[in-house]
Amino acid sequence: MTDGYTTAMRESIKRVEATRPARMQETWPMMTPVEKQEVLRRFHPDYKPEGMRELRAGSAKGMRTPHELADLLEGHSLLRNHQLDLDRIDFDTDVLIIGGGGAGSAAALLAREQGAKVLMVTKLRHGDANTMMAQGGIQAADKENDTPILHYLDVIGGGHFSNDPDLVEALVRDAPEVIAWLESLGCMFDKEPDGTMITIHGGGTSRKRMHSARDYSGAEIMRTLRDEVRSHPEEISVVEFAPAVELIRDDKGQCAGAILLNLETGEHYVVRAKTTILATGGSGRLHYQGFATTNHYGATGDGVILAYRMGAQTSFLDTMQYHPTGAAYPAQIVGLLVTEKVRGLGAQVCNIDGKQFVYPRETRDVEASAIIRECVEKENGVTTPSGFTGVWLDSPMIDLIHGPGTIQKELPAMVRQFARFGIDIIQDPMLVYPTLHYQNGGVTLKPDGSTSIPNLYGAGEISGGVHGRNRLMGNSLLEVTVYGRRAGRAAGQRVPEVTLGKLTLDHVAEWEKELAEAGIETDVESPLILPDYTRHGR
Ligand code: MEZ
Repeated sequence: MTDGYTTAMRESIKRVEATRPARMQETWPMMTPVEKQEVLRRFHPDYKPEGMRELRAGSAKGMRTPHELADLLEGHSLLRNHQLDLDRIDFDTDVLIIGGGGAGSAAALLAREQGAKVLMVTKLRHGDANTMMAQGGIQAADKENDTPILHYLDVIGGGHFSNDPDLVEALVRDAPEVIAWLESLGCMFDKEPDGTMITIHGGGTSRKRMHSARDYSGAEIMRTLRDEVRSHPEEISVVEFAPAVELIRDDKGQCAGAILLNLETGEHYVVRAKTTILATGGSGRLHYQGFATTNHYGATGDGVILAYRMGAQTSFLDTMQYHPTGAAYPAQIVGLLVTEKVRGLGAQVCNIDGKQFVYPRETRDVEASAIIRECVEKENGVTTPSGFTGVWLDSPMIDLIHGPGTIQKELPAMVRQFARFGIDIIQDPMLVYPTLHYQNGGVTLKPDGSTSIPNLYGAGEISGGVHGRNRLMGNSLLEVTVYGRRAGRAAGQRVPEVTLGKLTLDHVAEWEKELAEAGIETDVESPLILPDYTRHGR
């Protein structure tokens, strides 16, 4: 294998190797609550006043959110210059699910169980979603030394006591059942030879409750859910490459479906639905404050924007998750996820001199802030040829702690991701820096997945409240499955009670009026659908 590191990086790696034997015996102390607040205040991107602005229109008027999201939330409808005939219905369904990731797929399965006819529409392909990109695992308190109450306390503590307690309760209560459900559908979780589930720690967890499928847990969960959805073509139809560009409201003020855009032909489709579930995921591709992202290509926050335009309540739009360890080198993979499982298995984080500076399993917001401080303020990071700076994640420690072969067995995707560029993470550390990972806030939900708009539900990363101001590892895959199931069940059960009125897009006209009254002059049209670095034309 060729050496993927530069000579200067090699010099620093020598120092990491030199300190390793002593560090193996060293536990870096966790920060005190005061130290945590201080590092967050000074270095976490959420705390940078210039990164956000107040919204000037809509249900969250006066609340702050990143500029990039604010501009889209206050954008014009993509339909404002189109005349659509809403009496010409292209798809008529009981439950419309917008989004083909983990939450949408779980919702489809549970809505079907209620006897509903389901249409799932997705911007790209079924499974092109952040669920697919999640690596390290899914939390559930299903071991003898653990309980949902302990899980609850960890989630609330990790979220700085700002989470919606009812949403957290639903999350942790359903968790063991969700693991059993996924397993019953064929999900291959890691197990001991005797069949016991293997569970490890993540940042901020008081018990080992992270269930994984190597380091491609999200891909395995997505595979399982997608296979199951595709096994029921009679009741669940899937339309790909057809993002929703606007929700439809009926003349009784209920959500009544959506307008889709056929990405290939540019045609619009009218979908009439008794209930609608938004499961469009997060917004990492908006690259807040210029951060690289772990997110899939279609993560442009569309669902929050559509719901906002219809007047839905939102919460925590001012908090995003920056995963502490995104790849910082090589340039081709900057921002891609380096799973927290690496630290869960014992790897430490070190600076240019091979010295630790932070406990490796602080909660993500604190860990990320400490890494930013080390690079920006203390200038103890390693600079790459493309000018990016990062710190070392000392992966070779894992084999020293757990025995040779562990890295290859537990982290095959990581090994492969770096080997493509001549870096062997079994022998050498990885260079990492925080990367935009998750939208902590979004559409406000009730525990059954319903929103403030009648017949509109939400699930997964689109929602706000479960995680408060900071999410713990493994609660994203849990959120998508728990709330996907809850929203699917509730939306399916609601179907027989719904009588739809005449379909309208009146809320879009009302929105345009509100923008004008607020004096907002903008060229922005939203949702964005795809990031603006999309290749246009040939
Ligand atoms: O929950 C996550 O975000 C997750 C599992 C990420 C990871 O580090 O692997």
